[in-house]
Amino acid sequence: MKKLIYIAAAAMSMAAGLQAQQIDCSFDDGAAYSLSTFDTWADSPFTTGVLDGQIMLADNPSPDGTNGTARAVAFHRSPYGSHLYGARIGLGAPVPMSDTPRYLHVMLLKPAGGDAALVVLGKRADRSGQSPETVQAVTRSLNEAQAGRWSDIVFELRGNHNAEIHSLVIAPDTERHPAGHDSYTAYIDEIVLNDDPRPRDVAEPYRLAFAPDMTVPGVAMPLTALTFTVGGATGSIAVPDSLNAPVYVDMTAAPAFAAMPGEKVTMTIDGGTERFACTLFADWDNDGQFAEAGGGASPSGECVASIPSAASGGRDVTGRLSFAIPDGTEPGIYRLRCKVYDKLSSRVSPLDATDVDAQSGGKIIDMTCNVHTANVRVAFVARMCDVTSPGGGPAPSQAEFGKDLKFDVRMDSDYRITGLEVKHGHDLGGPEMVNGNRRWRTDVMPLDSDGTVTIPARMIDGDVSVTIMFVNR
Ligand SMILES: [Ca+2]
Ligand SMILES: [Ca+2]
Repeated sequence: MKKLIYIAAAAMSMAAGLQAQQIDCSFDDGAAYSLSTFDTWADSPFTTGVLDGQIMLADNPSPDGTNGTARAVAFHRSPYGSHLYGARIGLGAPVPMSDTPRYLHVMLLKPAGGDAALVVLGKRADRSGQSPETVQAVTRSLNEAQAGRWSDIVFELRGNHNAEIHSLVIAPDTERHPAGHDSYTAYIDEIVLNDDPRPRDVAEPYRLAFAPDMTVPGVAMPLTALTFTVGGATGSIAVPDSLNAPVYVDMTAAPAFAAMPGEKVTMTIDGGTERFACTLFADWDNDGQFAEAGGGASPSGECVASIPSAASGGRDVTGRLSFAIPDGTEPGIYRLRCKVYDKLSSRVSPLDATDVDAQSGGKIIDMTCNVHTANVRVAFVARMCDVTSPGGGPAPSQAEFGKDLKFDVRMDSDYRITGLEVKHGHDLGGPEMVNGNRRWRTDVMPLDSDGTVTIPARMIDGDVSVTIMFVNR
């Protein structure tokens, strides 16, 4: 046992802070933790006792928004251990394992990114005399740590319900073969067992400071629609205005408007009085957050425009603001958030994207916009047929955004066309949804004869990939 380094001798005293089935190690609470190192490899110099592992409590070397706590475990990752060489954290009171999966969360800070492994040491109640250092489970993390910053690493933990966990071994590095690599210090902290597989450091996209379905009975703003004008084209989205409509309005299903980089967009708030003030946010970097506005609205920031107060002068007044799509914006789908509030309310922070004074009838309306180029790319997956431009010539490789796309299909003699599968939008090779924003969709157009085919303009809303569907005659 000489390789065990007890930070505090009274290891069992932490049992008082732990109840059955709970693991919650903050390393900040002054409790005594038993810390040591462990390697599953029988010939490891750390197993044979040739080398002493190094582990200790230390100050958090890099407090940040993910882990701002003061103290953490520092573990010296030596290249002489195996890929499962790790930091052992003894649990003062054994915790039973369960056949139903639970999730162990570990804050991990290490120089290089990548996944980690968990080795569970304990013993089974139904095997008398089993050592509490018996490996009960080895599992790889569900997610990867980011390089050089705190990350919440999650392990699925399940096992025989007769087994009880005596200690946890966090092996910070399973990616790299240790030989030939320098040693480094990994920091481990804030270990929690719960039922939530989501990492703690992944922020909810487009956070709201209130429940999304919150209503304020009896309070309504006389707000009926938002209207967008881009280059002479106008479109409106209706806003539910009943007394009991939710404060948050999700209108993201279809983009509110389409515009090109540099184009000017004008938004009007349609309603009944002069009460409105409004701030418009745009997630231009598509990271799921509206960046803090700092000094105020600016076209290049994510708080793009605001109306401190709407025009006054009686009924049927319309609030209006305008902004330009920043030059250089990549084609894609972007989240917009419009916060509309009573301009007389003193309880609104105009530049806070997450909150609004609901008591005075405020609304937060989320939408998307489609930033595009004048022409989009067109590709065909065409088997057992020829696709040409109308009247002949190569199949079109480009189309004008928002206009019908026509082409000719001639099936080979043994085959009959049944339709088209049209995948259209942005980043067709990437995920369909990012942060709840739909980037592309697939529509099926049934056809019963080949010849000239028209894909309607509404589907030419980004790049287009057309698959010709057919059957044998
Ligand atoms: Ca801590
Ligand atoms: Ca952003």
